[in-house]
Amino acid sequence: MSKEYKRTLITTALPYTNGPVHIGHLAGVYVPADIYARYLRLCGRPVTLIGGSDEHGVPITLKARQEGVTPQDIVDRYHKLIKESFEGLGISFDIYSRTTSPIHHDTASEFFRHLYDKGEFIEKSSMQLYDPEAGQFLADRYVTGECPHCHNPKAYGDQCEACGTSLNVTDLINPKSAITGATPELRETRHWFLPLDKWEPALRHWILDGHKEWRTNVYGQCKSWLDMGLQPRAVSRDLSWGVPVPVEGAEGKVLYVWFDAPIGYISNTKELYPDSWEKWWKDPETRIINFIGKDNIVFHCIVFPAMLMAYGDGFQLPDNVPANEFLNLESDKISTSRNWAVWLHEYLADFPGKQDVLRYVLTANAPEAKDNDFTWRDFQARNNNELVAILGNFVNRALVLTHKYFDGIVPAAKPGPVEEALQAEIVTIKAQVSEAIETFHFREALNRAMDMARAGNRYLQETEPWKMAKTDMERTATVLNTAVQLCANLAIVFEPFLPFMSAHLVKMLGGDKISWDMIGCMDLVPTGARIQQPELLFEKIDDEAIDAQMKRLERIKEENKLKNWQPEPRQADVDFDTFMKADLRVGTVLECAKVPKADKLLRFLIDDGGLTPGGRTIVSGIAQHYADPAELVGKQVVFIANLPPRKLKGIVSDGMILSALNADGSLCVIAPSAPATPGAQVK
Ligand code: B3M
Ligand code: ZN
Repeated sequence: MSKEYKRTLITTALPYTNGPVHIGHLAGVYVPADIYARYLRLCGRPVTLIGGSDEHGVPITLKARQEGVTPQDIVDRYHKLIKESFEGLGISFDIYSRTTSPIHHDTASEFFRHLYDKGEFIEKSSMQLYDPEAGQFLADRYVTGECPHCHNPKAYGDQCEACGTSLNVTDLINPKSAITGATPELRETRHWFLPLDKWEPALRHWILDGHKEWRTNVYGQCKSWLDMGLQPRAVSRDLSWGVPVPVEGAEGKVLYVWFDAPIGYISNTKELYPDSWEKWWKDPETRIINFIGKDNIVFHCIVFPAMLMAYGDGFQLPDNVPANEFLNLESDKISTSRNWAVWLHEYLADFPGKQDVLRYVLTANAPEAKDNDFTWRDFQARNNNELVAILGNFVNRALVLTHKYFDGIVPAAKPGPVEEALQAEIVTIKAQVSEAIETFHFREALNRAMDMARAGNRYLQETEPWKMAKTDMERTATVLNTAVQLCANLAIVFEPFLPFMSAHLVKMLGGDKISWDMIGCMDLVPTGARIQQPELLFEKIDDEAIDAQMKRLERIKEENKLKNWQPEPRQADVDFDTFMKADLRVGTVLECAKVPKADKLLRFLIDDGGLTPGGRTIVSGIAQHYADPAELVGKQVVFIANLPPRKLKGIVSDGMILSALNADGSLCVIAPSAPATPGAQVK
């Protein structure tokens, strides 16, 4: 950190309350922000970690409508769930509030009004879609229609989720209101726009000249937005859910959710510090850091800063905006609507007491510079091979041996060159971890912290106190004292990352307060102190637990397949005479068996009413759908009787059996609805 700041205000993107939070949110925003906040606190630096729910916006109103409840019901449900699950994971917010709070409505309203009074907005009329039956304007998400690119019939006004194209609402073919199904019409409506172009030179100077140290993904996105040229942006919407536009004659209009949400950072600070909030926002000695995901960069680096500049009055801009890339799940994009996620509240229920494992894996795998993948196998491997085998193993050996040879009383040490070298290594690691955290390289920081545990294992391996105890108790005492001190150092260096483990270990060592500057000290647990009976810090995760999670994901894949199933599009026309040439008949299955050495083939013998003396043989590629082909014997089927015979695996197949492939991938042969005469023609 180039400059010493008096205090740090850390904000975390406010999650939308239209669903629970998942590992993508955690890895992108909340775990790194929490590491940073905990680290600064351990260093004794004044810090505030701000969180809260983003409770406005169209998706929330749509979900409420789907469920037949009010938007307030939806946000109450998810705000509670999200807040509790963050607490469960140990995210150490100083406040976690919400944008439906009265203080936020007042703050956002006042913010708008101040800009309005200063003449910072442009008022403009434009044509927007209007639902004549519902009597309201339609936000983009409220309009569905056919995608002009892939012809998905259920594209939204702003995006087609089938082909991923972002759309303008007027691009849709046959647009329909999602509220009433009515065909919307274009009507004129008035809105307020923030002229971002006015702030472009100031933004350029602030970011492009002043913040070259920002992550390349953030800096690059800002540069490309600025190079494209900024346009005025609407900050109001025709909607009833949100903060009402505080201007005469603006009935039925609310602040655009991306206008009010970032003001939530300010409202929440006010709620936390009613008398002293201003120093966290307006004092140049405060450093503001916004942790966000990459889809939020433009709002935090361009729009909100422009709002703050327009407001004036000393509001400070963020000093850094560490945005992460995306985390995938088992090689697939995480998606709330497809339920393709590991939900935090479910994780906490499925893996009680294993909060740190998730924190560890999400940090070790953090998508800091590029998108990354979460897999359950990697989760298991990192727990078993790193947390258990390296960190847990070292601490356990150190404490068990101290109990074995010294009844759990820390023996006196006479450090020699090996101990001095170990201490020097700890001091080096401390500096490396600090440097990495302060520059927002959290996976690097975690890896360096792990080096301290590795050093501990190496030390025990080299000194072998279990052998030495037979000949040299004095030297054994030094080794185990040193090992105990190393445990205490580990409890501190890991606190930002693994706070539950850290608290557990501090307790076992009989410790109390810890601070970052203690790292490197080799007398943290005094000689003669009694340490508790050791308990395991981490336990192996077995295949069964992982298999259960994999099964759950497979089930979700299946459910999505069913939900997204669409019939094959209508085929090109066939002329009537051609179709009539196909000779379709009913037959009764006399025999049915698998064809040897052919996984997919079934051999049928069919009574076709005497057309083929001795019965007709048909080979059909549907064997995977019938575990027991004998169940088809006696059933009736429909087949094409006049295809030229062809040889399959040496068997002459004379015809084709008709069947239907279902959405779930199962298959059924087509049969007459009542017993039919074998050989009867199907017309
Ligand atoms: N709720 C978007 C999101 O959750 C939005 C963030 C607001 S931060 C002020 O990705
Ligand atoms: Zn499409």
